[in-house]
Amino acid sequence: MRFSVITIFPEFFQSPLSVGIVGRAIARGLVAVDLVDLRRYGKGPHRQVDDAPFGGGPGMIMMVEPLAAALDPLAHTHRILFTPAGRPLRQEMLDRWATVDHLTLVCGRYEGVDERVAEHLVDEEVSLGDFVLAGGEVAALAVIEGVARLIPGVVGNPDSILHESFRREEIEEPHYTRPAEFRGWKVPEVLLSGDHARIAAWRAEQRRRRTRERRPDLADGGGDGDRVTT
Ligand code: JF5
Repeated sequence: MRFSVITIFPEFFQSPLSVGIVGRAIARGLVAVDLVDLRRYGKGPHRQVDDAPFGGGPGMIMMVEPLAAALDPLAHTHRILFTPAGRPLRQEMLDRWATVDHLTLVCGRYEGVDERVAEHLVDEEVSLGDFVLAGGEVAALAVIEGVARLIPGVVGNPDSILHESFRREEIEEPHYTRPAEFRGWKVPEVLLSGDHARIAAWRAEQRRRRTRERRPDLADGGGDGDRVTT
């Protein structure tokens, strides 16, 4: 599995890609990340990659020419542009991308990206959520990590992936480990009972309550926001 990342800050990626699950996957040759410095394709002696918006307005817009020069050799890959105006990232998208052999991740910066990039040079526009970052780099790292851990051999126990809460469209039950009491804060008695049927029922109920309370949009029947209480 290969990722090409188009960014004006290739250094941003060095330590996140060198540690943890992703660092190990790269070291073992299961994942490769090519960092493409967009400035290399910048215009003129200053390697310019942004310019003022047509029609006026604040801020700078990333120019189409450097992005086209960086993206043309990657036209055979699946190309994703990160922007707050994209479709919100979901687990299903990561599942789909984990089956692709080469993904290109385009990190927007400045106030926006010339619309012709979205229209002609990438396959989809994706957002991490309803908030604005300074650039798409953090979103690109989120996708690299979220996809890498789905690649066979990258994560030790594939069972843990199949049982994840977002595969069930609900959030997880609370987890505890030793000690059974800390500062008077006790672990729920049921978890110490050894009664596996009771434990499973308690966990299912916790998932249901927490999903309804925190994520009514996921709660069974498709949330309309009315079922915020238990
Ligand atoms: C960006 C134009 C990209 O802010 C983001 C972002 C939020 N969710 N996902 C990505 O990207 C930075 C800003 C402006 C393009």
